[in-house]
Amino acid sequence: MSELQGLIVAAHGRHYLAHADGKFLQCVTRGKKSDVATGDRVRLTATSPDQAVIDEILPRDTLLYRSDQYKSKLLASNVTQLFIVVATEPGFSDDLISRSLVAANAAGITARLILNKTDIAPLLPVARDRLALYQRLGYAIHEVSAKADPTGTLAMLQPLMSGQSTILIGQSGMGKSSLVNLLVPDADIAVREISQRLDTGKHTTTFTRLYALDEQSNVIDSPGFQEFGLYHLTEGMLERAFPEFAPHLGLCRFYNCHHQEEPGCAILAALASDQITESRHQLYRQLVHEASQTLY
Ligand SMILES: Nc1nc2c(ncn2[C@@H]2O[C@H](COP(=O)(O)OP(=O)(O)OP(=O)(O)O)[C@@H](O)[C@H]2O)c(=O)[nH]1
Ligand SMILES: [Mg+2]
Ligand SMILES: [Zn+2]
Repeated sequence: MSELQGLIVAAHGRHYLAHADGKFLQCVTRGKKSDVATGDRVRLTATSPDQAVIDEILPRDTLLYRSDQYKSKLLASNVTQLFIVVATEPGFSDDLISRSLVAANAAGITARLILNKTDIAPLLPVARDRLALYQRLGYAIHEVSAKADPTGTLAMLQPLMSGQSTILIGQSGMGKSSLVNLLVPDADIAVREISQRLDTGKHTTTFTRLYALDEQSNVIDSPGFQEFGLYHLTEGMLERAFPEFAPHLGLCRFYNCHHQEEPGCAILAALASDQITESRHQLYRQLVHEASQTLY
C-alpha cells in the first residue's frame, strides 16, 4: 500500500480513472461517496499495481456543475475555461448556450463560443447571425472546421488553450470529440481503451475525459447534453451572471427588486428600450423560477 497524489481524468458512475506516478489507476471511493469530479486533484492509496482508493479530494479552484430539482451533477473541477461548441449543423439551442454562459459566470470561469463546421457554407450566415447576440454581450466567438481545416483549427485553438484547463461542452454532434482528437492525436485510442474498461464502446461520448496537452495545459471532452439545469444558483448569482444587466443593477427603485414586474425597475426599463433582449430576460425569469424549486 502506498500513498500517492493523482489527477482524476475520467469519472463514470462511481468508477474513476486517475493519473498518478506516470500511470493510470482505476479508483473507487471509500464507502458510498461519489462526489469526485474529473479534474480533481486527489490523494490515493494504491491497492494493486493498477488500482487505488481515493482518500481525499484536494481543495478545488473551480467547480462546474448542473442540477435539477432533486440533485446536482458534477461536470468538472479546476477548469479555468469553458468552450461552448456549436455548429452550423445540427442546429444549436440558444437556451443551452445562455445556460452554459450563466454556469461559467457563476463558477468564475471564462467562456468562449466555438463555431465548428464552417465548411457547411450554406448554413454559415444563419449561425453567425444567431451568435452575434453573444458577441454583443462580450463573449468571444471563434470559427473553426475540425474536418475541413484541421491546421487552421489548431492554429486558432492552441494559443487560446495554452496554460489553461479547458472543458468542451455542447449538444451532441457539434464536434467536441473531433476537436479533442485534433488537439490530442492519441485521444481516440485512449477513448477506446477507457470505453472497454468503464463502458461499452460507442461513437458518442458517454463520460468526461481529461487529456494533458502539456505540463500546464489540459482539455476535457464531455458528453453532449440536452438540458442544463441551474437549480443550484441563487437569485443574486443569477442577476450578476447576465453581463447586460450589469450597467443597470443597483438602479432599481427597490434595493431587493426581482426585475420581474416591480415599478421603477431599471432592468425592465432596459428591456423596454431594447438594451436587454426579451429572450435573455425570459431566461432570467425562468432560472429564478427554477432556483426557487429546489428540493435538496
Ligand atoms: N462537416 C463537418 N463535420 C464535422 C466537423 N467536425 C466534426 N464533424 C462531424 O460531426 C459528427 C459529430 O462529431 P463528434 O466530434 O462526435 O461530436 P461530439 O460533439 O463529440 O458529439 P457527442 O459526443 O455525441 O456529444 C461526426 O460525424 C464528425 O465527423 C467539421 O468541421 N465539419
Ligand atoms: Mg463526443
Ligand atoms: Zn429591478
